[in-house]
Amino acid sequence: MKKNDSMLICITTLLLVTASVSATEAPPTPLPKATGAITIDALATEQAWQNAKWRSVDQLLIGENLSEQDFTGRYKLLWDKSALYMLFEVQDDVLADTHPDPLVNYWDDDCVEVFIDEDASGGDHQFNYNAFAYHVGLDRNVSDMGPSASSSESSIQTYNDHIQSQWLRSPETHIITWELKISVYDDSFLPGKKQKPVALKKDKKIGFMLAYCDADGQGTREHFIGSYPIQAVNGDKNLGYKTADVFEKMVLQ
Ligand SMILES: [Ca+2]
Ligand SMILES: [Ca+2]
Ligand SMILES: [Ca+2]
Ligand SMILES: [Ca+2]
Repeated sequence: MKKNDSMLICITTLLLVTASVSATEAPPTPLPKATGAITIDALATEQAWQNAKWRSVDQLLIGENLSEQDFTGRYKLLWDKSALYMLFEVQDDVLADTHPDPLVNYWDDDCVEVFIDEDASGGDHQFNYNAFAYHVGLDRNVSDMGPSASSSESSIQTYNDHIQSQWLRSPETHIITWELKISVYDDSFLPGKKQKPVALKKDKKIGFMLAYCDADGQGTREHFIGSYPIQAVNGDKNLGYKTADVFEKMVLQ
């Protein structure tokens, strides 16, 4: 084979590989705007919720043999210029909060984990604010890791003004309804600095994922169930707290 021929084959192969990668990249999920105000009271009485559609939370990321009684979940997500709004319906057989300090093993209690990448950049966010992995506990504390104004070293902190939440368990069905208002911060965020959340606009792209840490009284996270499929790396699907590459891309409609 001539040198020119082999170069041509290389370039053609490269073009085909590039084309197949972009072809498999899913288009961003359209995220509808709230059709009215939403009050965070764990009651889905707003018209905006009636108009929104359910999305499933059924991707098992940690644990085995998950039964319907153990965990079943579905959610709705909306936006307006000041925040994202989430309604999350959970069936969970045991509510557990065995670590009262929100800075200690917060992922080992029942909690709603909200992953946000403000600019849909993807990439590493474990020890920085390129993206957030907020853990919203039953006591409504919001825990994550990141640098602070006084130190570039990452530490466990609470970010309670980023997410407002309420939940209620129905006495009849025992279904738990969470309602959350999620303010969106960009990667320039630093605790202690006076910062406003990003004003959201139509056509803005974000990275988003939701997961539930299910503890049932053993003092550990027994199951971890997400809203978006994750390709395992060395058998590990618990990648969202490290990289925003695994979040679902969404576009505000
Ligand atoms: Ca409400
Ligand atoms: Ca459970
Ligand atoms: Ca980012
Ligand atoms: Ca539980």
